[in-house]
Amino acid sequence: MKGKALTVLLAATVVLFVAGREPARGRPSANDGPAPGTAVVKGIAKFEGSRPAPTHINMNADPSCAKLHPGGLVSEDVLASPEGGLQNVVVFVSEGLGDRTFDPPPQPVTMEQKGCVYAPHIVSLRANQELDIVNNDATTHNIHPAPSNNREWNKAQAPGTRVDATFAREEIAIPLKCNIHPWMRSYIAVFKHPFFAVTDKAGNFELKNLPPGDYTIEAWHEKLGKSIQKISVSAGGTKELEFVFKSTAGH
Ligand SMILES: [Cu+2]
Repeated sequence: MKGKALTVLLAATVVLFVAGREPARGRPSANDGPAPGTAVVKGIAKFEGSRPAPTHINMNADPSCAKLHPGGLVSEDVLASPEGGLQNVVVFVSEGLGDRTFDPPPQPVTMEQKGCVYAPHIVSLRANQELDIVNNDATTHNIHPAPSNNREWNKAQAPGTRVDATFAREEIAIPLKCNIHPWMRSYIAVFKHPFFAVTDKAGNFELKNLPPGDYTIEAWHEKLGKSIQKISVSAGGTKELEFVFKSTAGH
């Protein structure tokens, strides 16, 4: 009897332990504290028009990088699925939260330099949330964010080392470059609230746990500009949105 109770207790402990670890994984989200609301805004970003020709990256300036990509590499500026879903669009609440404040989650976001490319291409995180920048290459990189609303800095990063950074203020988005490898370009989107997402390969996004209210939702793409929509959401409601980005080729 006692043995069985102990087994049940142990099993419950294991379940609690696993469940307790869950929020530490994955991307920052509104799940980091008590959910501020129950509404959901989700949808898709689409690309319309003629596809820009893929830009081939020339890594010959650093043979240690070039040899990691024997088949060559194309730029991640505009990534659209065969169905037209647009990847790497930052979708977020740009207005409507009033003077609500949100503490940044304690867990860091990681950005990797691997194969002399940034991964992910678009980093999104909260103001004052830690960003762990990792160099998994055998070559030295240089990290140089060029913000307009945060402090600019510039640091060399030796192979196998980490650099920790935070950005104090909201900014969508901070261009990031490596001064050693001119093709290394990326963006860091910094938010003062948890209602943001970066579209996946199919162009999909989801903003969860929104309080009921009227909001401006903005979708931003590094090359194709931005698009906004005004919406209202009720408690527990789901709003579906589509953002269409047109090709800027020929302009
Ligand atoms: Cu580099």
